[in-house]
Amino acid sequence: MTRRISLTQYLIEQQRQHGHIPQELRLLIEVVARACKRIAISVNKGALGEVLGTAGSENVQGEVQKKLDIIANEVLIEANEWGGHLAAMASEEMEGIYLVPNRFPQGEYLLMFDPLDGSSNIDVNVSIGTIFSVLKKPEGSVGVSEADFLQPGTAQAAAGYCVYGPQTTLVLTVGDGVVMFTLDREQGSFVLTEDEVKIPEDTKEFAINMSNMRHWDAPMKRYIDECLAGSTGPRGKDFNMRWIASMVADVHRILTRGGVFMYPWDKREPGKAGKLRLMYEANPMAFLVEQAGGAASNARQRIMEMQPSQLHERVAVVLGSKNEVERVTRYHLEAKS
Ligand code: P6P
Repeated sequence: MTRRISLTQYLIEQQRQHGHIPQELRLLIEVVARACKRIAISVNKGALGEVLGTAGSENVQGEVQKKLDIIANEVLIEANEWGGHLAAMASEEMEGIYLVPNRFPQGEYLLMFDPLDGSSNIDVNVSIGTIFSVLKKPEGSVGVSEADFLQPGTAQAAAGYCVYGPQTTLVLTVGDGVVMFTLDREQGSFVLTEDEVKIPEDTKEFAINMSNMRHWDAPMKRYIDECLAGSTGPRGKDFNMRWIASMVADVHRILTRGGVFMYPWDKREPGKAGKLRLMYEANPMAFLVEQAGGAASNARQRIMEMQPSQLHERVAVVLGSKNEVERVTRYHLEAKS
């Protein structure tokens, strides 16, 4: 059996060979990975752990919080606040940023996360996940404010997610491709299981919540109608559809076998650009997808080039196999011109 290297060994070897992962960033990634292992333990307990159901509160997004949303958020805060690698954190579950308490040393990194994405799936035992994005605190900024987080996705130092499914798998990029680590529960450590993730440029599989079709704009309807027409239509090939309603699980499938994921703008809330959040969902997933040879747009421009204006900003998302993302984007730009 091939000996698989651990996350720690991989990061140290990357640092030694490429100098690509500064010591502080390596520490940050290992702490986040350890926090994900803790979250996996709570998730895997399910009904046995008194962790299912709602917490009786709402988050800043006005969404009902699940008990596990709060548990995962607390695990990530407690794991990361003392290490000296962070200046501050931001979370889908918290309105403002979380400054590292003065009793701990301050670091140069900013960590953002959706502690448990897809939490509507928790109670029905469907895969969910933690998404994280790492930025560097802007040079010369005194103290830390929300404005320091408002950097485009291209500024990310690292991004990843941990999917809690049949396997617990950590997927990571530091800007040098995408790697996957599977949790070996006997050892209690993440081991390298995929060292060169690549998304095929073409696909026959799309992911979208079809029940919203009547709310989409015309270019999105055109794209989906063509997929549904299959080999009898202009695409000349049949498509398959998947929708797990858990972004981490849908993106993991796309990183594993290709596909295109869409959560488009819809007219129910015209003032909102989309449902998903730019800073801690779209940007980290876009970084991973681009590093794996895919593409990510808001149906009009590259997501990672968008200049954020607020911490919990929403965005439309089209990501995955490059040629399909480019087609959706082209349809939208043609309609606009
Ligand atoms: P819908 C989960 O709540 C989430 O933020 C993403 O993980 C997922 O892709 C999407 O919302 C599902 O949304 O409207 O289909 O339930």
